[in-house]
Amino acid sequence: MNVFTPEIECADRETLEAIQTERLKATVKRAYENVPFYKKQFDDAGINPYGITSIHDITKLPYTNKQDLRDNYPFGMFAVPKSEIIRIHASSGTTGKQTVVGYTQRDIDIWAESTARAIAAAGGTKEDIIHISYGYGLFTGGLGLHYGAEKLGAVALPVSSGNTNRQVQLLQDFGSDIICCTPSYAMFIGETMKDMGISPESLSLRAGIFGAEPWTDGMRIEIEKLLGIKAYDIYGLSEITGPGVSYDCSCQKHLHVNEDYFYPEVVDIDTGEPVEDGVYGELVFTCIGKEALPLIRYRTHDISALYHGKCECGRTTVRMAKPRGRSDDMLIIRGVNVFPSQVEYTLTQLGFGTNYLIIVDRKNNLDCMEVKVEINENTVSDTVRDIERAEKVLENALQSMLNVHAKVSLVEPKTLPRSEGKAKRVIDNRKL
Ligand code: DLL
Repeated sequence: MNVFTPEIECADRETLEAIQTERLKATVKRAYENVPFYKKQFDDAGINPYGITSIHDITKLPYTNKQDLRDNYPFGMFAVPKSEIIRIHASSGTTGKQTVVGYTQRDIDIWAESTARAIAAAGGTKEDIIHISYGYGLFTGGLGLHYGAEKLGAVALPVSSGNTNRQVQLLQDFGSDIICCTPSYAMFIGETMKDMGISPESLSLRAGIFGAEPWTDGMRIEIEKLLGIKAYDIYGLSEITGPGVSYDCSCQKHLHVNEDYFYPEVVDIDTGEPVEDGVYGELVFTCIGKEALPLIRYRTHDISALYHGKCECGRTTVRMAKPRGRSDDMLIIRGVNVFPSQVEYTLTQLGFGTNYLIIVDRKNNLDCMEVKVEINENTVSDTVRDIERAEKVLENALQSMLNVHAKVSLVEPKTLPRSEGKAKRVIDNRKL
């Protein structure tokens, strides 16, 4: 088994909780004494920051929301002076202002260790070339995996995203062992390889570390076939650090959380009350190791569940289910909650590919949903009647999955937009 820091990743619960308690106490103190937002928030709520004595006291603390970061844009939540900040990243911020994240040297070290653990869990060693096709820049994907690869002692290949033919060329020429990018870009690279007449067997690639967007196990199987590799999930968000908050191990089941640095909770979306292991709710993280941006109980809006207990891989760190999506990505169609991941699941169950687009509209005051899916070799057919039949089959399957009608349109291969970063799966034309 390839474990980067076995003393933590395979530690017993008592040891982990002792570390967490010490770090939580220090974090709360740091936040209270250095961030005016937290001083006010704690004082208003009558919380004594010095009265936190155990990691289990965390539930006494108030939540932090994205809006709090926006209200303190750009640097108002930083807990250290600018002289101690050595890096800044920012989240994409599709709505409203972007959120800005600062790092001290120690924060960068923690982050590099977190992604090094993820690369090792995907089988990476210092012998490997890690081809990094996440974007480099304010987005955390590229540099996050880059520093992890170097920490591991592997070769970091900073290709960044885009120029897909060149990506394939480099994979071939350099003999890269592991590729890191979004799952949708991995699909695109695989298709491009096929078009260039390059078979996966001719490459040295054996694993991929994919994240930054939700993807189903069905899509995992599709990528594994297309690229001839094992596909591992990696999760994270800029506010907490970037990629490496949690990662897949060889079991490829749930993702191990780096809980010595990022303490996870899952809470009921509406009430904010913690839920039991295995119950889906909203992920909440507390940065218990970070200096510059020590966020406390940050509500991610990501939907997942936690699982304690030893994993078959030997790690003991708590695991989280593959995120289903975000509560704010949930579509409400005629009053019914629909996640794009449910559509993707249904498509892959029936052998359709994962090149799809959901279009939502409102006609005569009624919501309507259309799912466009590219024809692939499993669904391809010469006759219009066969295509119509396939559309009906998929419409029925979606109806029973979602409890709402969706019109299905099978479209020609390669006619839907491809993505080099995070895929856009939904176009919502309703003026909501
Ligand atoms: O996407 C960090 C990252 C880069 C993660 C590369 C993994 C790989 P943001 O741009 O701040 O940061 O977006 C964070 O993306 O709250 C989730 O909604 C979503 N997300 C990230 N990873 C996953 C994943 C990066 N593995 C937001 N599965 C998060 C599902 C994911 N959703």
